[in-house]
Amino acid sequence: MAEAIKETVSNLIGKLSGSAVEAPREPSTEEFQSLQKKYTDAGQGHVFAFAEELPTAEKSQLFHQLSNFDPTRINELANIALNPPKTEETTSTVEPLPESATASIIDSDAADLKKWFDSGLKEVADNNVAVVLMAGGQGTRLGSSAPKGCFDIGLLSQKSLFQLQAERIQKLQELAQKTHGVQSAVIPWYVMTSGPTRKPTEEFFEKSKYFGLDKNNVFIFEQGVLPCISNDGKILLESKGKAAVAPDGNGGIYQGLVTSGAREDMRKRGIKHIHIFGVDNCLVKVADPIFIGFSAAKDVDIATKVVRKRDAAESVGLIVQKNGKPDVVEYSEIDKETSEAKDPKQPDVLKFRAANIVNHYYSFRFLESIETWAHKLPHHVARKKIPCVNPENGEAVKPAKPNGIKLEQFIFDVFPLTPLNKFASIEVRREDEFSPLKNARGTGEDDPDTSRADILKQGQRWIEAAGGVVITDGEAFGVEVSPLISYAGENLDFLAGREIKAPAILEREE
Ligand code: UD2
Repeated sequence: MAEAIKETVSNLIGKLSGSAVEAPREPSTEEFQSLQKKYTDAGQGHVFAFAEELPTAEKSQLFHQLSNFDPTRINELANIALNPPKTEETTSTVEPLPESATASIIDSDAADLKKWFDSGLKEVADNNVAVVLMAGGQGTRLGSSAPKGCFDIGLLSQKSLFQLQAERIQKLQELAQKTHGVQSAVIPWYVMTSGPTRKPTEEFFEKSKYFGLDKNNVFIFEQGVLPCISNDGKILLESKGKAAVAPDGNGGIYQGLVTSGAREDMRKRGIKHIHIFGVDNCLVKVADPIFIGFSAAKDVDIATKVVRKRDAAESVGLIVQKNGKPDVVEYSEIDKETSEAKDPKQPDVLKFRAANIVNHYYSFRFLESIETWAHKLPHHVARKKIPCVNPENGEAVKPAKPNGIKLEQFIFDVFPLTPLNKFASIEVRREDEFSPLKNARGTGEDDPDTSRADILKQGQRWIEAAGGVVITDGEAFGVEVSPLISYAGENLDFLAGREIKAPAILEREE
């Protein structure tokens, strides 16, 4: 992983210097030959097959790219990935989390929820809370080439996911300022991007004037990459002068926070509580004071929000305990028996039903230890069709079936490093907190229309709870309530007795 660090830093230097990243420095012959020897000795010398015919600038780029990786380390990862050690453990070591490590917003009484909300909002007012957005994924299933956060799910406001998240930050800052009479409560927003999403994300934020936030409190950084590997363990070439690489997974967040300087920035700001969340959930409660207050009250290092799994086939990770430690079994790695097992006490309910919704709390104290464990997180294997060039003759190869693997780390693989008493899982209402945008329009599940519908239904519930009346007929339903009007349905009593014809939008006047 150290190799990925250097690449991130060099990218950052390009950005911080304010200049376009100039053509990379031309390596000396000795430097080039020594790198080539390192790769050749590791059996990866084929990546230099076309180096001598490359123009100088491309040859320098190849040198700098390959300098970021350690071929011996890549061989180790490839070997584990392609020849996984036979784990003797059986699924019997996997159990649901014990009651002691689980809570539920649904079952908690109002007094507890209010206590957690108030203490969480006080933390925001004291500038102790930061949010980290994971936005490095490429929305392949969604079918959009732009970063998912830019996606317009079809709201009347045409707001993107990024804008909804930004406005929730703004509203929470305002609530904290008003409630605690402070001049400025700031929730710094760290946005992790990857190679493919960084530039379009930066441009979108600039064009959108940071959605009204102070750009000094928005910190866009890039995660690391790892080379794509052929089925026989060789680094694939994307072109004659470039190795094929892919983002190192959302588990790259940890190294990314360190190498980008984001964690240092948090330390300077005195941050104590960090909310890390995925970009594709239109309902995400950014820096949710209840979540912050709950986690701070239990003094945990890690907490995670879960919803009840929709059905055994839903593509979500499951929060479990494995050998007495908190863990997550990803949907791509779970066996049928485990996913379909029923709860012995409630036969019509799934035994493993705590679904991961990419919504995690970390104490800053815990993130201080990243260097001691981040490089130890396992790499997960995705078998992919990876366009490349044949190192024998330089011909382009467009594989019809998976010809290699991408390696990625998962953010939740750190969970087993925390003891159960420093970990908590809190169940939340799916209709209020989880509506992921995964699939293209028309799929009927986890797609732009389900996202849009969930926002409109939530707004309608809020208005009805405040005594308003929403007139719906046939297809027409729902109200889009701007986050700048209400963060989670609060302060809408001015609507009591009023009628609103759906579909409608409640927006703050300019
Ligand atoms: C994620 C969860 C899965 C389940 C599901 C629910 C992980 C590893 N898996 O699966 O357990 O909760 O969501 O919706 O979290 N990302 C990056 N960099 C990367 C890859 C991903 O920033 O290299 C971000 C991505 O932008 C998104 C989040 O991580 O915000 C989850 O990525 P995904 O949506 O591709 O993950 P998915 O749906 O396979």
